Amino acid sequence: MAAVIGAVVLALQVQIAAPPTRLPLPKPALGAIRVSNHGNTTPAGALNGKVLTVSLEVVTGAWRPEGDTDPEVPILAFAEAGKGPVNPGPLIRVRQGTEIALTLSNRTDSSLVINGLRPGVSTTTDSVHLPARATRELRYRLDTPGTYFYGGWFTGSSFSDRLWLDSQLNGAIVVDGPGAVRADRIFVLSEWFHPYDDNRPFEVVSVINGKGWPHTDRIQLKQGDSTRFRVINAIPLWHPMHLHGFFYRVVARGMWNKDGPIPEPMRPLVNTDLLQPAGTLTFDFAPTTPGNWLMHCHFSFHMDETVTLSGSPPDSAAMNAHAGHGAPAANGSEHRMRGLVVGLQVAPARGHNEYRATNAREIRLLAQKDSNRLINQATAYGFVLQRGDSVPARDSVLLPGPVLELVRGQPVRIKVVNNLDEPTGIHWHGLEIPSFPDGVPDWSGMGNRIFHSIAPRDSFVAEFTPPRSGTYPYHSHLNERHQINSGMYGAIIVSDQPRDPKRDHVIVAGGGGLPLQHKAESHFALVNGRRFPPPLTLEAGTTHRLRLLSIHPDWRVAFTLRNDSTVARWRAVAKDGAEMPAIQATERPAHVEMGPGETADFEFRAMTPGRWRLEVKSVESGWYIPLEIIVVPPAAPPPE
Ligand SMILES: [Cu+2]
Repeated sequence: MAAVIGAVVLALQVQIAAPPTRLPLPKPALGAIRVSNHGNTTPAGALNGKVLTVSLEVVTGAWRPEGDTDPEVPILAFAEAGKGPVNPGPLIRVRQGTEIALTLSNRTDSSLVINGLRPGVSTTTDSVHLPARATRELRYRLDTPGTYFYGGWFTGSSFSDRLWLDSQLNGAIVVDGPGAVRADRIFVLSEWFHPYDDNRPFEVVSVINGKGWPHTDRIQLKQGDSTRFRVINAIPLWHPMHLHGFFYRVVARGMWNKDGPIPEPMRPLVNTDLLQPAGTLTFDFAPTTPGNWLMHCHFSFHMDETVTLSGSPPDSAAMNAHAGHGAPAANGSEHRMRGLVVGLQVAPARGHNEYRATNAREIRLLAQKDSNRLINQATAYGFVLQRGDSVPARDSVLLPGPVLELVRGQPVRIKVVNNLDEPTGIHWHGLEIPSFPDGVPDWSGMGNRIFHSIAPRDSFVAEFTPPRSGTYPYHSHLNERHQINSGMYGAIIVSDQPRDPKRDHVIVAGGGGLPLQHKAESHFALVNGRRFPPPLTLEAGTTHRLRLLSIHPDWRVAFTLRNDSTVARWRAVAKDGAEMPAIQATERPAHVEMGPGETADFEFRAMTPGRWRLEVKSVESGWYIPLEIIVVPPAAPPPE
């Protein structure tokens, strides 16, 4: 009898846990024109002196956002007259001062509004109404250098209300200033989102230049060649854009219709930057280390099975054959990166020598799990250090992972031992190290030497020499939504000299449990591994360094240091591990918002004893964790 009841309970649990069945997708009309993708390398139109003549049409097409055997869906798309439709739309790229002679035609039966074609010319009034089957002629001059995009939607809708059919009406606009044009790449992020009319799951695919990973274009670069990336966000959501292996210099943060360079001394040096909805991000970097690298959105749900149509049933007959979509793969074997990820392949320069560590310090980092540790009895996945020969208990897990204290310029060999029963891969986020130990399964490395995930009971040695002192996260780079949310994250501190823990404080905001439902966002978070973290004690009159790490995979996190009446002031001193130059390291109100993967260091000095709190919370309403800060009198009175 007990066994029967047990079986029923088990069956119920399985039923509850099983992800909902996928639904049929809308189908393109028979004979619809295929929409192709492109990398924004060839400008549209014909240039005659200072006049660019270009003719754009909106047509209905069939788009395949992923592989050749993955689903095809209907979209409206831009085409240059006489050419096939493309996603993103044709690139408009001219020198500053060029006159645009544009013919705009609507070949569909829907009334549309096309916006953003005249950046710097017109902002609030820059909407071109284009009734069904209508044609309009426009003539204007582009005078303001920058990165922009144009976008269309159904009449009566708006940028943030686009769902699927009109969601790919986007194209890049680049206006080049005088002088030589730098080598650059242009990336347009877009999203096709299909809801259903009840609470069944939606279908969504997120793409860069018309394709989702692993089908995004590979970017070929040469070691040391400086490169400019222009990233355009045609999605009404934020994206923390992370570059593996290198810091980048932010040249401009714009909007689709407005852009302008940041004054040179103020340009931030970062490896992750929050790209706002309808925003643009222009940055420069030099890929100084060869190998395979990534640029990706660091929200786990923008780079996992959430944002793929792969496996969607193309019609209702097939729908029952497909289940199991979207939920984080419980055992990482099924997991694959998807969505907003671009691969960079940096060819070695002549005379490049592969990195070799000599006299490396050894660190043994165990990846383990501990059941019933998190909210709702969820299992914690995480790390513990083995010191010497005494092996930590198999269920010993530190939340967050132990702080890895590294010395700048000192080689280290971190042996990651996988005591989980699923594969993993660990990424040393922001460290400028060789590609092979970078931790992205089936990608990191070069040529024949590619990192593959660390199987259960196997281990991997990451060898590198950290070149820059600062604050960095380390985290799982496999099945991120599941593994990072369950605790596989921690801080790396690279220092020139030993830190004084009385004055140097590490504060890690990260995940504390799995999302519960299919595609639902996690409301679970931890600060320093706790939902109720113990207070920090600071000394009045002393300058303290607060190292803030934002590594929750699902949330933008706001940190505010305040008491009941006042927001404190602190001095920003480092971002993502890079020290700020004096001109940027200013005192400011103690508030910062960061996406996953970002870190920021601040100096704080309270002149008098008292109580403060660091409020750590999700920017969108979700969760709030206060960290009490007690400022005590100085240990010894200052000498007379
Ligand atoms: Cu994103």
